[in-house]
Amino acid sequence: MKLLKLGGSIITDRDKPCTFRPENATRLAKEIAAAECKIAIVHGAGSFGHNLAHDYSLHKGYSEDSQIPIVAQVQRDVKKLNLMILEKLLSVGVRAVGIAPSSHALNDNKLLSKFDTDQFKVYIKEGFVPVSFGDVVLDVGVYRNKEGMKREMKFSILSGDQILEELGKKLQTQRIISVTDVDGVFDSNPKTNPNARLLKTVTRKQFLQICMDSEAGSDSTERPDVTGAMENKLEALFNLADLGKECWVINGLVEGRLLSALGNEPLGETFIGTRVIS
Ligand code: IP8
Repeated sequence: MKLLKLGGSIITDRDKPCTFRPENATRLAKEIAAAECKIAIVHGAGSFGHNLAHDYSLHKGYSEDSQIPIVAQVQRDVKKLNLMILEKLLSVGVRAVGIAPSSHALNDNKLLSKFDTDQFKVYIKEGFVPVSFGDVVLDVGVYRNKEGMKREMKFSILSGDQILEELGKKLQTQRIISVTDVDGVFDSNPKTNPNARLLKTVTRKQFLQICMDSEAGSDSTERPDVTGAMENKLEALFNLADLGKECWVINGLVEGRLLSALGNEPLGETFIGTRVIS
């Protein structure tokens, strides 16, 4: 089976709060339907999650009561985004079911500590396509604030990439694909450097060097991103590659790219994307 992460910048407009990109979502849904493969999907929060989460520092955990209604609001907004994705998938015949992390997952000091992968396994076995997403979840951890006082985290962000890593470890996945808005991983930022070179493969060591040289990733952005954009995406994929999983970063803006990546053939020399290796 395949495991797919649809990046938030593909399915939402990161410059406008809570703005869906219906054309991209429609096309990607059609490619997923055409691939006719066993699949689980995770999507990012994009402008339905990062803007408010950033403005109210939800990624740092609880600091004041004014954050509480915002947690509820962000949970509602990412569910709305999930519903829109489900609509697109259902309309092309994909038996998509939404799985909201906030109702079953727990973090401990921002790290995932409880996640119900069995639910995914059963849905997949019964022929469904589970669709989960980056969310705000309860956090049982404690931390010290600037004044050295102990505080309960109460909540934190669980990114789609953390979910991807968890599912990648627990499900029998043949290929893991992270869909972004650029061709893959570059040796410097392709959005600012026209000479940036696409890498066919990337190792952790190589990527660390690239980050040190230029603070570059393939889709680094100045927009608020509480989960660290490319660094986190790749961290999850490197961890999965370390376990021998086949992991790719591809461009979801190019028609047919996802459909090719979802095929059963090995992705050969001519395929445009970056294989993440350990
Ligand atoms: O877009 C972030 O998930 P991601 C979730 O997968 C929120 O990093 C609520 C900002």
